[in-house]
Amino acid sequence: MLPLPSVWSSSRRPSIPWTSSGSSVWLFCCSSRTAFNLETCRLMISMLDRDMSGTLGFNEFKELWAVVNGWKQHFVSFDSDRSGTVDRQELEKALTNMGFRLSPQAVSAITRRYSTRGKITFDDYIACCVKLRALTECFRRRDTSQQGFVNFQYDDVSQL
Ligand SMILES: [Ca+2]
Repeated sequence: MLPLPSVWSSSRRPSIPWTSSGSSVWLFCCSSRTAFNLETCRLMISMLDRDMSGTLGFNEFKELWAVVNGWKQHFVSFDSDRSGTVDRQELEKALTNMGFRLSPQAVSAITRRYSTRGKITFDDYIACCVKLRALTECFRRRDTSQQGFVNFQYDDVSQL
């Protein structure tokens, strides 16, 4: 795992405004040495903005850092043909390994959504993981009896 960037020393704890297209993207991309598109950055930051402040504080950033580094290692380990991308079969194994129980139809639909000609880049893989994690957490919060069924109101869905 990459060390935290020096700008995030304990004495200096800036917050990253996730609505800003400039600073958050630049800092995170430089820090992780990975290029993410703006939408992926927004997804990542909104996932960890636990206090709904619209910014990432130090602890939220540390959590984001750990999650993304874990997914990066995961991406590399499931890219079995070392193509630098994940195809449908590789994605299915990765999602199963992460504990997602999805039908073959759902995996195919996700692959179509996040891939270019069947190949999912790391950037899109992260976007896919963030979205699935957010949906799963939202579902679990409402599925209090763990029956696999929940009721959503339109306002709940619009926040995802
Ligand atoms: Ca691959």
